[in-house]
Parts: sequence; C-alpha cells; structure tokens
Amino acid sequence: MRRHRHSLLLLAFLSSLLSLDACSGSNTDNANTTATTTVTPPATQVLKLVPRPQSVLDLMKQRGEQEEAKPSLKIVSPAKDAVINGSTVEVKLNLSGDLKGYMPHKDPTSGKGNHIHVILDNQPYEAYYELGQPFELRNVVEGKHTLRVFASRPWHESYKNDGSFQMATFTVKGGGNANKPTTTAAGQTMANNNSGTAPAREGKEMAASKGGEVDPAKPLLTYSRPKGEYKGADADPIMIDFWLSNAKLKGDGGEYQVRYIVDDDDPKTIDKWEPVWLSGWTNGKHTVRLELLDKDGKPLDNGGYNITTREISVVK
Ligand SMILES: [Cu+2]
Repeated sequence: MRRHRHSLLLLAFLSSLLSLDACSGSNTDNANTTATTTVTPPATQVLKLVPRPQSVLDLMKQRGEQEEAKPSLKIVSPAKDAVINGSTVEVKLNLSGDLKGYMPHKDPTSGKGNHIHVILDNQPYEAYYELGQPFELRNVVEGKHTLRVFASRPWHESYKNDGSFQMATFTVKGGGNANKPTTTAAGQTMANNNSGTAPAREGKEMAASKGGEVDPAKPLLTYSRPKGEYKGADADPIMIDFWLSNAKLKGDGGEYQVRYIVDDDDPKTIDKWEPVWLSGWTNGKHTVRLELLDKDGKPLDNGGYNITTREISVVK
C-alpha cells in the first residue's frame, strides 16, 4: 500500500518533468545553443614562459665559442647625416671585434645563418647576410630617416654586447613613391632589374616611413622579434627579443623595465635583458607590443620608438 503510494508520487513527479520539458521548447533550444558554444569555445590563448628550446640549445652547442663573440658593427654608409639623392639607400657595414668565427652568411641549403638586422625608421627589420655587398633599401621616401643595425644569430637572437648595435640618421632627397605598394613576398627580394650583369644585391622595397626624433643619448628600445609568420615547430615557442641602448633593466642593476603585451592580455614585464620564449600561441594573427618603462613604470618616449606594436601570424 505504502509502496503503491510512492509509485504514484514518483509517476506524478516524472510526468511533471515531462510536461515541463514538453512546453519549454525554446528553453531546450537555448540549452542546445549553450552546449554548442561550450563544446567549441573560441580558441583561448594562454601563453606561458618556457625555457630556451632544446633546438636552440643544440645550435648554441654546435656554435661553440661563437656564442661568446663580441661583434662590433660600424655603419659605413649611409654616412652620418648624409643626404642621399634618389630612392635607393645603400647600407654598407663594417664588422670587426672579437668575432670568434661569427660571420654573417646565408647557408644556401638551409637558408639560415648569422645575419644583421637592419631597421629603417621603426619598420620591421630586414635580414642582411652577405656584408661583402651593400644592402639596398629601395623606394625610400623623401625626408629624414633613421637606420639601426645589430648583429643577430640564425634564430634571430641578437648579440647584446656594446658595439653590436649602431644607429645613423640620413636624409633622402627625391625619394621613392610613397604610394608604391611594397613587396609582398616574404623576406628579401634580390635585385634583378636594370642590368643583367650587375651583381645580385640583397635589398628590400621599403614601406613609406619617416625617421623619429630620436635622441641617441637617451634610453632607446629597439623592437626586433617576433616578426612575420611562424609555422609549425617555429611557432612554439616564439621568442621576444629586443635591443636596449642607454637603459639597464632592474634585474641587471638598472632602473628600467620592458613591458610586453600580447593581443589584449595583461601586460607582463621583463626585468633582465635576454630573450623571452612564449609557448601556447593559437593559430591566426596576434599583436605584440613592446614598451620601455622608466623607474616609475611609466612608458618612456624617445622619438616614438620605445612603444612598438607588430602583427605576427601563427600557422600551425
Ligand atoms: Cu634575424
């Protein structure tokens, strides 16, 4: 008897559930929608700091004492405050110092090698491999410009010794066409125009830009990496690397910090001048912003170069 009453109660309860379900079609739809978004959420990116990857450690070991090199660069051309007629600016560099075998050169098989990062104004750097010939900045627009160069390794980590970095200012008269589209091909385009007998030179069509009002005596942050497109294993981890002039970071006994912001993530600070490796990038485009901060944690301007944002893309 008692058991029968329980069954009735249970039945009543179940039917109420059923009727609730039956008359709440829209609720069910909502539930489904919610479930769908939960199953495939937009890819969220959680970046984490990781040690230098083993592949790079292996390269460093192979390179031996080259890792301890102290390359010293000199900008031969353009000469300091030079006025250049025409839109092509020849960059000539002199490399000296304690090289320990360090020599820029692109290995034809791997397409990699030591190289110099060449930066016009605050554009992304171009890689310059064969110093025996000038590197041509092509289609440089009229006006005042800055040039920054520093020695780099095959995996684009810069040498951070005194003398590895140099900066020059110059002026272009009768420069290139600001509306001319820049070369879209990734990397460099070798010169093959004009004369077929002219030696192939490294160079690049430059986007229109002008030099910042940079004080070379003041703290200066030069953005180097990341840049461009990262594919497969190269995208995990990705290295942040930069050059610092006249600014020692807190962790190195100074008072400055470098701040990086990836996409809309919370800002993070770097207290030691060394590359930072980040893992966990999602497919697609990302922005990376580097800023130089003073002792109070405030951005420190120098000709607009101390805050730089670049877009990179990750293809996994
Ligand atoms: Cu590089």
